[in-house]
Amino acid sequence: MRLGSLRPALHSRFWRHVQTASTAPRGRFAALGSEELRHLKQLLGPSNVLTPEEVEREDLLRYNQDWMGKWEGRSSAILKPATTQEVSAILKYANEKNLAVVPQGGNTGLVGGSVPVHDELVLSLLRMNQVEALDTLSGIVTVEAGCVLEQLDQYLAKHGFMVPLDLGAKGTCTIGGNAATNAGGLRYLRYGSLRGNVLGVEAVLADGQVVDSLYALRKDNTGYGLPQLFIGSEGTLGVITKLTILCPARPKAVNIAFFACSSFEHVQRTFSLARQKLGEVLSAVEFCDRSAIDFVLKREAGTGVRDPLEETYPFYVLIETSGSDGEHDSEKLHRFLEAAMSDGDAAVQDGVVAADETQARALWRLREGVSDAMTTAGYVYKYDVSLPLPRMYELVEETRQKLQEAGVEATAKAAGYGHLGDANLHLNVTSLTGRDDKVLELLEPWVFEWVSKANGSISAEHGIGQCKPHFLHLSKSESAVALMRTLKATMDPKGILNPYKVLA
Ligand code: FAD
Ligand code: 2HG
Ligand code: ZN
Repeated sequence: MRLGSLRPALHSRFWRHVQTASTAPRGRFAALGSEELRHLKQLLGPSNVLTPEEVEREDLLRYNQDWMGKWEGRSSAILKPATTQEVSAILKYANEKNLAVVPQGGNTGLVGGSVPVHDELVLSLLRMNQVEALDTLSGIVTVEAGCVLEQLDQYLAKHGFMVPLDLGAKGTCTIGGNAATNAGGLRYLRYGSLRGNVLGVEAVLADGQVVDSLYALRKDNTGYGLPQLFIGSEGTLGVITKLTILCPARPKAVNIAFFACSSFEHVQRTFSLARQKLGEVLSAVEFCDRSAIDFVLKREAGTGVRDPLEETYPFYVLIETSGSDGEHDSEKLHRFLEAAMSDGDAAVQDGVVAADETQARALWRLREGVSDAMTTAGYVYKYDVSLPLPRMYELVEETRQKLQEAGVEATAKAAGYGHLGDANLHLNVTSLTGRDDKVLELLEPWVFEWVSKANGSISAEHGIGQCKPHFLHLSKSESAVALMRTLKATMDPKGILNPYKVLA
């Protein structure tokens, strides 16, 4: 386990940040009355409907507030179904009564998609967490949407397989939430997107209809690819209840190396060399700048996570290899190291290779811990963008320059890190003094427009949620947004599913 459960962290974070109010006005949905509440309790059993009358405010807050403490809704009913039939009955009733609903998994999303904006009902999938079947020949697993990613991975490990997805929130996020956001994560470079690995989806539409497209075939060209409609739709088109996923064999030999580079140009050369020399065993190429590492080292002080190198450098690259033959992979890594550290203008200045699992975990922590470290250090503005690789770090440099020109660089700290192998930059700006609207005004819409002009995507892997609907046009054509609206209107005519999200 890398990060462990995020839940305790969630609790300690309550109230630390100034809350942001969403500006979307409440839609014309019905308000939950005592008659509706009675009906929902009858459907699910009273203990599976959490309301302010029965639970502590903190217990409601963990469903109403996002992981960063940026967005907070005021839902007064958290619904916890245990079966697809119960999800169907909830949505059928909500649709009839015009009640808005937010599907929620682990509530680790970073764009405010998983929490209510106003008083929407929260439909938590956490009780639907069973692995239903695993075909040990094909590696196809059938799993309920509320299964926590790490638990699914641990189950698969016992059978020699792995989930083709890994991310820092694995101890809390659910596989249904992962599919609903089309999460990218740390091994995208090797295994590709969930759009490719999820073979089938069972989902419940806004009116309660269950769509069974839970296919378990690698190849199937019989009509439209319906599972794709739900993958990445952030709970706006249907509630995912089950999935079938094609899982790769778990690698027997894994190496982790952590390198220092003197410029972003050297970072790119390191990546290029890694591709050439490591080829098919390369499973992750991540990068952080020094500012990101400083945040982690401060946050992790006393935990055993430390700077593995003697000197400090402006950039770091983490490389992972995964294969079936340890000797063969080590030999390849050795040849890569020789090339990367060869005389002259070497791509890599210094580096370490983990000697055991503890060291490997500590090196991964330096990269995986950045998000948490920058979030807990103050109020964080997060940007998750795709850019042409050579221009990726320019955005961080220009952001720093902007903060400097505005005279806020001492309290607003920018860092760049992310999934180098996928050209996915995470630009985080932490305001050490708490929420600062001056910083926000400097960053938005400037960052999104910068990315759009550079032919990038304003959301590489986290989605749109309630955070970016107004910027969607910067990454999607008018005709594409129009078709998205048509799909939404067809599948959810009353707009009860996750309103105010994705489409403004
Ligand atoms: P939630 O946060 O509960 O929901 C996310 C969205 O999906 C919401 O719109 C919600 O309505 C919808 N949803 C949830 N479950 C369902 C369902 N069953 N049916 C329909 N809609 C549903 N993301 C990445 O892509 N890559 C990373 O590397 C990464 N690292 C992270 C590291 C940390 C420390 C944290 C806190 C987050 C990270 N994330 C990352 C973001 C987040 O973990 C992912 O978006 C994850 O996929 C969300 O899963 P969840 O179960 O928490 O979903
Ligand atoms: C990561 O890659 C996650 O660490 C989180 O996607 C990024 O917090 C962020 O901005
Ligand atoms: Zn990421």
